[in-house]
Amino acid sequence: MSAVGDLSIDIDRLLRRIDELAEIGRVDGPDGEWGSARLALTADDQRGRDLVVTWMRDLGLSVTIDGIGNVVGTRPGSDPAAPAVMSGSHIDTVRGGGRFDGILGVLAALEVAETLEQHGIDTERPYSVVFFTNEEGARFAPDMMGSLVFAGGLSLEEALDARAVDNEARLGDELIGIGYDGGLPCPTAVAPHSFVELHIEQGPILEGEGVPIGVVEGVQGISWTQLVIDGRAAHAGTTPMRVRSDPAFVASAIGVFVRELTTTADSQMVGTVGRVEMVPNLINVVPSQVTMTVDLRDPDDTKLVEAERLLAAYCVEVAAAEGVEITSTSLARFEPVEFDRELIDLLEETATSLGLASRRIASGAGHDAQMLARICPSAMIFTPSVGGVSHNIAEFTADADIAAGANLLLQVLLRNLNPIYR
Ligand code: HGY
Ligand code: MN
Ligand code: MN
Repeated sequence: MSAVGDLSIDIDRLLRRIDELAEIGRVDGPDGEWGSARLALTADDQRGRDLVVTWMRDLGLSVTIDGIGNVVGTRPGSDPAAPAVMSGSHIDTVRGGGRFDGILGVLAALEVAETLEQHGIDTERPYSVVFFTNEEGARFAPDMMGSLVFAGGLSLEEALDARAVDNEARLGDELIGIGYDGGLPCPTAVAPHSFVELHIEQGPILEGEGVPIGVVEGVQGISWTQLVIDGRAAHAGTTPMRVRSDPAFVASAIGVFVRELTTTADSQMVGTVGRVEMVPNLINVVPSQVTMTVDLRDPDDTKLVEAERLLAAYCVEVAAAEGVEITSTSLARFEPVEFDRELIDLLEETATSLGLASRRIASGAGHDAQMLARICPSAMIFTPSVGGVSHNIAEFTADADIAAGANLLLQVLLRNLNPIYR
């Protein structure tokens, strides 16, 4: 085994950084569980960004920020003209998010850089550590926005004009407000050599099978729709049921329809009504308007297209019956993505060489790697999530699994970086 083959990351340093970053926007639960809330482009997101940029700069990485606020810290290689090997993820969270979703990928990638530096390992190719803007899409749709713009899948202008669901703020103004409106043009002028992202599974499979490593084959299709349902405000006590145009009833009916659509016998589809906002949202008023979202996902895009068609047809039917108007807007639509076969094989071989059991797995969640796959060979490593829980402050991954995933990331990246032996 060559010298670099014996290298391993400093797990205590990595765990310390994970907890230090998680303290920004900390959210505590009733039973000792804790996580973070750092929605994209908020003051807490800015504080999290500043902390990671400080760590990058302390490590001597050259830090660049592009027009959508993606931050890249690069360690030079002997061949400056060679495209960089890249690794990273996101540090924005959902409201009440966990300490590991995205953060593990960014800080493990940083830990790889520090391990190389600490052991004086020079490489032929440059190595870039990245965190992308607004992966969660929680405030501004679509999700994976920063990596999508980086890869040329969404124009910078369109992204900067996105409006926040919480306060209608314009994304570009929020980016200026937190000081991350970088000068580097998007999309990226130079595609990375390759991109590998370490991420928690956020589901129950790896833990259920007792396997420490998931080698991700791809990401399922994603369809996000916003429905604005306009009815007629009315008195809850005096208005007979037969004359109501009640958008809350229609929203409930659509929620039941989504559940029925995704629980047919052979369906792998998942459907979520995650946001429902009523106006005026008062106990004794039949709402005038309800805004709701529908998140549909399926590994088979044909089925996803059919589900979208059925949902649209149902909306027409239920709107006519209740006498409301429904305005439908697509907030995100991504087809299923397959990751690079050679990188997948390399991940598996490297896991075996480290004595780590692994299994191939599909991703239910969206990830930045699926956008990087548009411009360079990309792949992902999953580590187990306790109880399969994520997007929840109780999200947890064991230290040993974090170490296993980060060490596999180190060794896989080294194979692509071409270490230089003096
Ligand atoms: O929605 C997702 O799958 C990811 O968390 N952005
Ligand atoms: Mn994530
Ligand atoms: Mn997430």
